[in-house]
Amino acid sequence: MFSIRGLWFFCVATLVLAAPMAAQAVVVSTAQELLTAVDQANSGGDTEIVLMDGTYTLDRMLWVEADNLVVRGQSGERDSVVIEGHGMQGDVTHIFNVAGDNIVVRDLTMGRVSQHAFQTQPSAQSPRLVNLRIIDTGEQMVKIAYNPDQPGQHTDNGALEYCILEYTAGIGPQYYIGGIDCHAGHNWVVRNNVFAGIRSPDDQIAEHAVHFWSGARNTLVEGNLIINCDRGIGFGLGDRPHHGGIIRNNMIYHAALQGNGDVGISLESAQGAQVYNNTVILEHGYPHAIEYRFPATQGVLIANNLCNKAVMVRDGATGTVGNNIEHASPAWFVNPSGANLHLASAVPEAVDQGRTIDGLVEDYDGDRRPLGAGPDVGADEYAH
Ligand SMILES: [Ca+2]
Ligand SMILES: [Ca+2]
Repeated sequence: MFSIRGLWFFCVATLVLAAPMAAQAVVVSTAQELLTAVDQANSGGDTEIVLMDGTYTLDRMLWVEADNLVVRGQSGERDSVVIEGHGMQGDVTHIFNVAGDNIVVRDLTMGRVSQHAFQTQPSAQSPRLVNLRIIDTGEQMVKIAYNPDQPGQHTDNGALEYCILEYTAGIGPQYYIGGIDCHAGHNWVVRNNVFAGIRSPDDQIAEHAVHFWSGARNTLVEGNLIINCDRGIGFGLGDRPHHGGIIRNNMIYHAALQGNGDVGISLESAQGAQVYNNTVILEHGYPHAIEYRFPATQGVLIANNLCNKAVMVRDGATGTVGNNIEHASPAWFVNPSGANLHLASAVPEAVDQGRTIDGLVEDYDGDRRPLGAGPDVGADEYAH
């Protein structure tokens, strides 16, 4: 008799054996081979492109029309495969610009372009970005575009997971930058990424590390670490709304750096958003850790967040707000200046002081919660 686990492997093996032969992958080792392989995929050729370790310096973007394209590093070591342009002031605007559905890019580094490392056209569905390092882009690193004249067409069901998005200098080239900037997309997941140094060098503020707006819907943002970014996570902006969605188990830290440091989590015209069990420690001068703004922000839940600054209502927003801490001390955390915002000890104000929330079943680390008498406040459930 099979155990459940044995039955699972049996089923998987049967499926693999029964599947038709997959299309052949093409292995590339030069920039020209990579460009050619993408062109051939667009013309009906192989749709898995495997990059050997090395640096691929492009003279033009990878324009993708093919559906179901997979582009991945062969070794699985993202630092060992680099696709680059000619720098943030160079003549290569993008690494990927995608019109096809179901693209997967994984296990590599990309950047050093004047606009975006990865962009989708509004017709493209279900892109997945996994285990990437995205660096040094002239504008937003990942751009999910839309056409305001065709509001029914948007890129849905995307994922950004286990990636690092950062400026290697610790600051961006101008204010019009951001991490992932998604207009109008539905059902995205942004999970377990690190965003670092997305800061403006001039007097205007950078866009958020994670920003979903212009009608975006049901976004899940969880388990991310956001370090020294002007703005952390935003749903909506002004009157360009976001609908539903969850922001949970994220850690947001900003050092006492000079510049444009602003709010950690922002809801603007964000109906029904749930913001719970985040840890937001801002050592710059901005007075609010979390804000919810404008009358269209209704029915939101903001609970169990562990902050050193205020949770602030502005401009007529409404919602349910409770079990938040607004006065956390640096001494409560393992290494706040190193952006390690795990609890250092069983801080009585935080441990077991959260409320029960449907869907709150694990913490920042993926550890099960609640432990003890109830959920802890903040992204980390302290293990005794
Ligand atoms: Ca607990
Ligand atoms: Ca934990």
